[in-house]
Amino acid sequence: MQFQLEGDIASSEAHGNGNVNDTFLLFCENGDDLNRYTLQRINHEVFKNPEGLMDNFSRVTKHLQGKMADEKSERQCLCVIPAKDGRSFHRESNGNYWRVTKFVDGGRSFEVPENTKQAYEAAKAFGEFQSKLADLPGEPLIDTIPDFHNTRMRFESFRSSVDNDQANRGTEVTDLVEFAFGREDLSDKIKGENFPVRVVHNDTKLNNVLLHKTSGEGMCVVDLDTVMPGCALHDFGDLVRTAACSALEDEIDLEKVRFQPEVFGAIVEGYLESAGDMLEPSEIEHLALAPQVITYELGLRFLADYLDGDLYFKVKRPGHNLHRARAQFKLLSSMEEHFGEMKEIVRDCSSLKAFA
Ligand code: GN1
Ligand code: MG
Repeated sequence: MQFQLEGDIASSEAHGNGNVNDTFLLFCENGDDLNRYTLQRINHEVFKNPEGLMDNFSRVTKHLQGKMADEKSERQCLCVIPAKDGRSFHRESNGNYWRVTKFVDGGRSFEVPENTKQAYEAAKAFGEFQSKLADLPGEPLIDTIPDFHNTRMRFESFRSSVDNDQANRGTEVTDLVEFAFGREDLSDKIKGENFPVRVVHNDTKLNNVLLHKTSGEGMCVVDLDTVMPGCALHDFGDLVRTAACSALEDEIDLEKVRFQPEVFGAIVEGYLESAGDMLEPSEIEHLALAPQVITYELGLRFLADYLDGDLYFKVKRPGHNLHRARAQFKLLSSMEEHFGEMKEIVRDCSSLKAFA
């Protein structure tokens, strides 16, 4: 093994359900101790600069560790295990990049929240993540994926996938394509350049935060590959997309896919509690719209990938990307129906905060 592990590897197993990287759990025996680590292969087709990515990763985790060391809380942060040569990654001769982090014990992740408290805790943890990184010293982090949340660019690349129809699937999805074209204006509603540039996570799915097994509190934000300069609203929106939905991201039965306004309320509350002081009024004003934009963006990305022949996201069954796209567009319709209510929730919650 190329990393500075404590003990000998006794076994390993595939872990988690990421759509891009490959993740494994390693069990190492060290005398009577069993040490666990998370081993990941960084998908270098997607992340073109894995070394720059790992430089971001190390800076971010070091900064968070420094802050958490002074606190008495259950909060944890990922911790990089260096390779034997001291670097934060190992590059194989075949060009694959690997990294190891300490396995975070005592947490659980959820695909769909079991109750509003979990959504509140997740939002609070992501808000805290952003606010703790607001004073990250040094040069700006590199863009691990340029234009990651440039919705206009996502729309244009969706349009070319429709035009090319590379996998001959266009005729199956005319309803979805029409739905997407009909909402093109969402592509320009949240442009990164109109908001403060912050260090943000960019992939704040509910399952990217571990909640403490017993207290239920937000414990550790994971999946730091897309932490880079960006817009806070995309983080907020992506958490709402995944946590305030009654079903899985790839649910086939669309009857089950509904936006949950009460969960949205819990997310607004948790997020404003930890990040509210840092946010500018323009950001708060867009909290109700951000989930629509990001849900639209993901719908475009899944549908484009379906039309391209499933080249980007991992698929576990035929039509997987199509199921994902359908579920996102169903969720978006449900959000549109609740938009008035969402604006009221944000208004009530932010004015309460202002007078607290
Ligand atoms: C990918 O790999 P994972 O599951 O953390 C994707 C996100 C999407 C998500 C949808 C680098 O994230 O942007 O929101 O799938 N990550 C990348 O499930 O494209
Ligand atoms: Mg990810």
